[in-house]
Amino acid sequence: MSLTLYHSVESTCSQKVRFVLCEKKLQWQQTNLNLRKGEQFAPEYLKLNRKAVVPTLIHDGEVIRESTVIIEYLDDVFPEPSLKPENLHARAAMRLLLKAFDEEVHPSVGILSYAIVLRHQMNSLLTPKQMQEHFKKIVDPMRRQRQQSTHIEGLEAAAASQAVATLAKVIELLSEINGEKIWLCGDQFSLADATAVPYMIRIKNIGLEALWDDKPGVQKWLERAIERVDSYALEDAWGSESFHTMVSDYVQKSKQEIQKLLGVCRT
Ligand SMILES: N[C@@H](CCC(=O)N[C@@H](CS)C(=O)NCC(=O)O)C(=O)O
Repeated sequence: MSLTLYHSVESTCSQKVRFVLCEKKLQWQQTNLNLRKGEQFAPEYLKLNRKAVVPTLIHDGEVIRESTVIIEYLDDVFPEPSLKPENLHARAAMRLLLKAFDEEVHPSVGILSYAIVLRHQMNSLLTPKQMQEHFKKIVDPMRRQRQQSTHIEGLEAAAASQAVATLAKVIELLSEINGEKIWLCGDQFSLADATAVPYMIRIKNIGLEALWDDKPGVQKWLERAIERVDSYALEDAWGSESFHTMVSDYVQKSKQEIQKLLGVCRT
């Protein structure tokens, strides 16, 4: 049996796949792509993932794409320990959460990470001409448009305040469903926890932790989830040290703008 993961250590949707692989105690090979250098656009990688995004999993020669499809696949093929609730209503609720993270949280976190950190990193790595070439290579026109406008406008982009409002709503939902439960969907760690934790850590790291400072249930859940991930002893589980240093430097620089956005969202 062979498993190979094409991923980026910094990518939130790749992290959730790695956490599921760890939960299942599976061994895997990996190729870490540098997304800022555009390694996702390499012709060889495009053959595996025509959207030019990570992650992609290869299992015994079969290509599986899309992080949520990958984690569901892993749970089907390697059912022990199960990462789905037994109860079918709880299972449907878990899938609804996975959908909210894919459709709402993922693009919002992408916009905000880009506005606060990644566009500055890109500017330091690429010339304006190379930057235009990079944009041209983005396969999905919506993603391309989003990145280009956020690149120019940063946190001033309308998409940025919409993204914070979207995150606030999903975190409210997490707070409601979490209730007295240990994990998001019950007593058992599930695909929903593995999915939510990397995004919550990214939201925290880009200076938006205040979104749950009045939600002790969410705080406690996050502490438990971090402890769980730390127990995997996975190298660079949350991304590289240098990435974190860079993130906190840029967050410091945007501190006032971030506070302003959080303020708007609360009124
Ligand atoms: N729906 C896809 C989203 C994948 C995605 O957006 N991946 C990001 C990293 S988290 C990426 O590869 N970005 C490359 C780029 O922006 O060019 C999934 O869940 O697998």
